[in-house]
Amino acid sequence: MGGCQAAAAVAAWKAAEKSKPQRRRPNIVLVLADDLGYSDLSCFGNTVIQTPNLDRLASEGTRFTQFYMTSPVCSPSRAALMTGHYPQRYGIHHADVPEFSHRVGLPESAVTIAEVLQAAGYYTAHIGKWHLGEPPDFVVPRRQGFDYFLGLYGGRPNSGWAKYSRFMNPEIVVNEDRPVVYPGNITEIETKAALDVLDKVDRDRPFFLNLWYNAPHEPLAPVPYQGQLYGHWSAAEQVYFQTVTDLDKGIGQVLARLDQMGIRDDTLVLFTSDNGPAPHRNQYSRGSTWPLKGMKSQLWEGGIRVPAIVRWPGRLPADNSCGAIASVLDLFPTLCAAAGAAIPAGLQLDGGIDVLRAMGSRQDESRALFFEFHYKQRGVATSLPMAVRKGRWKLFSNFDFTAVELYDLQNDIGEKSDVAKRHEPVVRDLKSELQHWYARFSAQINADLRSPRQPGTIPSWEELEKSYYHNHAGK
Ligand SMILES: [Ca+2]
Repeated sequence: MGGCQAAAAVAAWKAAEKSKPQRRRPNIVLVLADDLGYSDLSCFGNTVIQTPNLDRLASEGTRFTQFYMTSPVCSPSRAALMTGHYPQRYGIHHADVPEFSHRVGLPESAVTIAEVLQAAGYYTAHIGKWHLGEPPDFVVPRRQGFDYFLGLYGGRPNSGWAKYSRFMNPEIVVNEDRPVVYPGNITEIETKAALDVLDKVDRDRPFFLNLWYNAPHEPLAPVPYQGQLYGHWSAAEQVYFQTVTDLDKGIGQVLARLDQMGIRDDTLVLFTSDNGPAPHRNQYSRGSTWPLKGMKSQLWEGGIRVPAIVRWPGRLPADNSCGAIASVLDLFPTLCAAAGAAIPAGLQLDGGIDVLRAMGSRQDESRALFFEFHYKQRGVATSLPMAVRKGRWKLFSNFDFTAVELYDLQNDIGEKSDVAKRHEPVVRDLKSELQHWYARFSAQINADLRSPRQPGTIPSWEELEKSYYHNHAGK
């Protein structure tokens, strides 16, 4: 289980780079897809879906082939991205849904990467899906470090704040304004909003553009021209494939704007997905995780391993593939380091490392990544709610550690054979690591297990305005 394939090239490049004068702090564009599968992009092996812009991004940067989210669903993964913390710290064990009680979100006290970059002088904008809690229970994005927000607080339709976070003609919130219907396709709306941010940035100040597309999460909608590229496929496949191609097109427009502005070399671009693809029993979801097993809401690789691409011209090698195990937890320290921003004193991150610095070094085989999801894991043989990845191994366990399964991902990427009985010392080691991790979060996990979600009421806009805006409106 090596580090990066181009280790020598990276080392040589680093040596050359050290001799150059210090450059300005990079702009950062972080693009997050929603429910995009590990192998939904051509540059990650898909032979049908056309993604020329992300393929080009990959050819100009580095693909991480073992990049993990902490969770197989939206809100926990996004919380980890924003904080460098396991989402269990914040009691975020599942996706926030407004039609049930027990809402979850990021507390205002959480230190986000946006806050750190903002404090370091960056202009910060969040475009698109948020899904880290909605008012009145949680604060708005502009109180989590963003100067500007255009998007949707919730994850899908029936948000209290925007009843129609649908794919066509969605309701969109700007800063804390009352939501209004934006005509058109949500991917195109979010792309345009990102381009507007780029058009308005102060060229003497670095910016952080956090672009979290809703695509290709349900509810997907066929738009008139769909079917042309994928005419031989089923109706559902046409919609899903074209949605991914449209997402790719939007990202291509953002990349082209960076080129037009002449800031490609000064901009670190990252692309990833918040979890695996949704099950195919959904109306249009037809994402792929091949050769991985499992999908969204499962701890199999297909639920938590996602495509990841990083481009930083002149700072990272082009057309590079990195097989090092990396995590969404690494983004916080990686972006801090790229921006030259210190990690706030006293902030203990949960094991994240600067992955760009680590590239080309020998991989730390002692690092373990932990996963926990105790909601119904759809339609699979195991329902073990925790897992740990370390080196070539992945161990699953239940909460009382009486049932475990062990997989050798180096030789069995599809997690077909449980080899726990053949590797007892490995099981002991990983079980011990997982027990230590679980001990940190068992109180939060048990609290969540004791309070199952109940149908709740979605407050009206008027109620929300009274309870929230009159007291706590943004800046
Ligand atoms: Ca998602």
